[in-house]
Amino acid sequence: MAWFRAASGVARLALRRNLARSPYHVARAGALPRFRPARCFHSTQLRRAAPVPRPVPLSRLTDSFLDGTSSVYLEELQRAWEADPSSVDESWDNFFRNFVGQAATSPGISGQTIQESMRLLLLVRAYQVNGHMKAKLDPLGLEEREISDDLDLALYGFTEADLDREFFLGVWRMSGFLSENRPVQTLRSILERLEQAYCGTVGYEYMHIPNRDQCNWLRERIETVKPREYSQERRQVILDRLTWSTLFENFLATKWKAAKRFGLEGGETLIPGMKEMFDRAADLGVESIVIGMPHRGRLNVLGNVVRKPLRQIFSEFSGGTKPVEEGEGLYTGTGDVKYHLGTSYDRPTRGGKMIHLSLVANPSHLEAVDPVVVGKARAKQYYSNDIERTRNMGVLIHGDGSFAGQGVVYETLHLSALPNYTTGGTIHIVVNNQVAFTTDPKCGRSSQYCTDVAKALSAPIFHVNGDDVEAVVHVCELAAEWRQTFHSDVVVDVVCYRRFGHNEIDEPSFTQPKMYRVIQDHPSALELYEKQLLESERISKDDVDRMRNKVSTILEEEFINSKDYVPRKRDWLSAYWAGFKSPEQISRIRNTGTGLLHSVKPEILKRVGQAITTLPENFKPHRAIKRIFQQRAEMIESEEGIDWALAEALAFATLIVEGNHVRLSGQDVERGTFSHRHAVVHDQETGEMYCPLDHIIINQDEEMFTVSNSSLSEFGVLGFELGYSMENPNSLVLWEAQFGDFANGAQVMFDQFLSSGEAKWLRQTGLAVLLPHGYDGQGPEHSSGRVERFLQMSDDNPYIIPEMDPTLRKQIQECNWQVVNVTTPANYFHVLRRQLHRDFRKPLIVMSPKNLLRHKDCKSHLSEFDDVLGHPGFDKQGTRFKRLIKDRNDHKEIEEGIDRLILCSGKVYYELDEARKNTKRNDVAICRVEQLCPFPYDLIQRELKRYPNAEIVWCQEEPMNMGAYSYVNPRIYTAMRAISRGNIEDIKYVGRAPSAATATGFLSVHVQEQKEILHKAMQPQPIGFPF
Ligand SMILES: Cc1ncc(C[n+]2csc(CCOP(=O)(O)OP(=O)(O)O)c2C)c(N)n1
Ligand SMILES: [Mg+2]
Repeated sequence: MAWFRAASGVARLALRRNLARSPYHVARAGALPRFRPARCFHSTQLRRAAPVPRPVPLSRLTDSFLDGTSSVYLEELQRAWEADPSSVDESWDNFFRNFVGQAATSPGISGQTIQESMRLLLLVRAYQVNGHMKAKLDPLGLEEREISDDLDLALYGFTEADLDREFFLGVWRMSGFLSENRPVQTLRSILERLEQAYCGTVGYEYMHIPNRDQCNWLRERIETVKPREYSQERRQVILDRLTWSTLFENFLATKWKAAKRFGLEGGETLIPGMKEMFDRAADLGVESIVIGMPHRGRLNVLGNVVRKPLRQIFSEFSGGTKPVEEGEGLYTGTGDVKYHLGTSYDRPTRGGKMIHLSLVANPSHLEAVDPVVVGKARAKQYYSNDIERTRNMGVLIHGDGSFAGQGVVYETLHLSALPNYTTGGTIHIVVNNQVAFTTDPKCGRSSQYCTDVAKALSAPIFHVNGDDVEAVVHVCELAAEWRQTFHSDVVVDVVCYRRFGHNEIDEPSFTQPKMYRVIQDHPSALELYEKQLLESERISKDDVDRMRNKVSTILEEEFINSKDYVPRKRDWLSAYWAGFKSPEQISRIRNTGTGLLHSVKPEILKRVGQAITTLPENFKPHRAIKRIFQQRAEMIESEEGIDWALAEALAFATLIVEGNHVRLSGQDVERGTFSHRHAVVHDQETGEMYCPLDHIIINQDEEMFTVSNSSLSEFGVLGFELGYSMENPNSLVLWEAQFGDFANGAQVMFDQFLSSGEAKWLRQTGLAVLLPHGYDGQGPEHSSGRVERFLQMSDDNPYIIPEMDPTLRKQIQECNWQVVNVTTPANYFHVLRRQLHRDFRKPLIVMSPKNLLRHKDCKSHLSEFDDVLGHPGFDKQGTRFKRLIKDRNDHKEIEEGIDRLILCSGKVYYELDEARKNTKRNDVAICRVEQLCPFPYDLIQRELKRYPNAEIVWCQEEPMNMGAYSYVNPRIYTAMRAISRGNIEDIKYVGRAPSAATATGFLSVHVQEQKEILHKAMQPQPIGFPF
């Protein structure tokens, strides 16, 4: 509707006859030269007012606002202008000068002339808005599109007979065509210009952008007088790049006839387009590009754009050799299919610069990689101090079906302008082959274009015919220029086709017979370009043959070399990750208390404690917040009663003191869903915000600690944080779900990336995920963080106890992630710090508490956070995260009088402890399994031995088919069996019965159920098997 608004602005001029009231009026300082490009011609403020016209009642206006009645006004206006040109608005001054000056036959201006001029203006606007509908975008010519009536001359009252009549378009305050102060032109030439600009092989969509400067910037580049013309040298480069792209696919097709490679055939111009885009971006200051893309054409991009060695690609294609590391272990994970692998390289650009390209590994799940790429790009900007966000950018390649269909596209797009998530613009390229597997666009989306989702962002969209390589190159360059100029997203939609089936062994004619009949006879983009250059004698047949031969020879040589290729380098060990250990290399277990570590004295806790509990002097927080901060200060002062939020803040603060970057994001994390964190405090009078953790060290970088409320997305935001965490290991990156159950909105991230990314792609991440969990009667959707899901995906063998000796232990390294359900603030502090105080990175899933945030017993003493011999947290080795917390009653090494050992995890512990007190069951021991995965076999066995006569019970508040039961059961059994302590039937279950929903919606039922659990756990008689 942007055009309509503008057009109605014109109408307002005529209808209201009050030029001075236009919102666009700006002051003009002096008279303008006669043909000055009109940038601010709407000024009347320094002029005498225009003649006051007679009002025209609306009822007398016919369908056109400029009928005969309006011409009276115009005649008056012209008379006034003739008497004194400065008495009318500058736009009319321009108009009269031009028209009266050119149209000798016309003694004055008739209403008809003005009307025609206005109608022409509307026509131009219609081309700007809808010209793309007429653009020749489909290489196959099969697309049936309704061309908008707006582009029909008849709608504006023109006929064939008018084509050679001359018209004056006026000079308007915008760029491009309409800004040119040109003499009258024939309608035919005006139309030719419009058709050339808007209806060629590029269709521009930008009139949805509300920003005038941005539209003008585009108009200047679209409505150019001369059509685009590349130099001979550029054409050679474009041809060379298209030759590589095309012959690469042909080569794979001949060497591996039956292999799936999801070739780019039909969309080969993507490669020259991307390369020229990157070259242009490098010219404009980009040094590093993070790329995300799906299967289609991935190998081609890897080989020709990222420049992964062809021999390596061919080697992997032939089945691949597992990579080896010289002199070190052989960890290779499970690997992945060739069209999912990522890589990174430095490559020279056409302009003589170097650009770092990294293609992020991705799963089959289309578009899931989008937020990961954007997060990684943002992290690169942080670590390279790229404040302007012009040196690092993200580029995402999409398929037409997935761009329109996958919700994560929208979730990612909506991160693009958020202060803590923006990367200064992502460039999106859609390889729009007009089919998704076997599905036609008409069944795959409801929108006109597959790119319409990007309109929500006001991103310009360039649709281009994929057969016109020069047009593809042009819009790719334009996209790079846009991104570097406006620091926002832009979309290139390469409309192409898919020469073969979804993959090379698929038969496309089963479902798209008509399309594939056309494709069969359709020449490739390379053939078309060669023909075009040969016909225009810009290149000789010899040159073409030479180019093709050169490429074929290199491909063949690389193929021969691929046979001896042995990969050596572990990707993730590059750059910031140097020195980090792979799962088969031992990483020493370190203390996480703040005592001996880095020679930091325990006083550090007090010092940072004071920093995070102090608000600026004149700051006026909410009364309740003031109290909370006072209480926190008292906790630090007295060293007692440290609660969850303060423990977390202490973990963040101490990590920052040690030079690490900490970033926490998620919905409402600044305050905290449960109003416990208050990491950002708001001045109640000024609205100003203060984040105490930004003021831990002198001159602390603003972003060193980042806490940020996110958009209301799980998939997108978790993906972003995951990408962010992968860039640099010296950062604690956390994502918090509002409630744990919302995490399933991001399930693909857990399944495809977090739990299996290291195994598939050798990429480590130490991302921590906080999932509020716990049964407190809030109903089925706010009780469970679904710990069973994470445990079920854990890859530690339930029947094999790994090496548990502290000096040899690699248990966590060898496992895919850690799942914890922590019950004390100090332990939470240590588990967060542990994430960084080790030589490897491993995802951490935390079932975080709700009611423990304020529970009277869920408190820690400050001495549990330091590392001083004799302090409560100090074990044999020092202060560390406790994987298991033994019974609080300080039992001896062997306690024969204990009849029941209850193993549990999470907040149910406090209820069990209370019930034990109430029932005086001093013969019951309760141990908390704080780290569920990987399973603490050594500590479980220690406790089993401590209570030789105890009945062993697993107690949980979740239903039997949920919670940790299924996970711990075989593992407890394995621990028991190894010390001859009975079999699986000796493990009793106390908890809720199996259930479809996670919890009851009735509070009274919840209370009753909870009571029964506690009652059973403390019942005097033995518990039957299994419950
Ligand atoms: C999330 C997800 N759903 C389904 C699939 C299965 N799938 C693989 S390719 C494909 C079609 C993709 O179409 P499009 O995005 O147009 O890409 P093209 O293959 O045409 O390049 C589908 C449905 C998938 N890989 N990921
Ligand atoms: Mg497609």
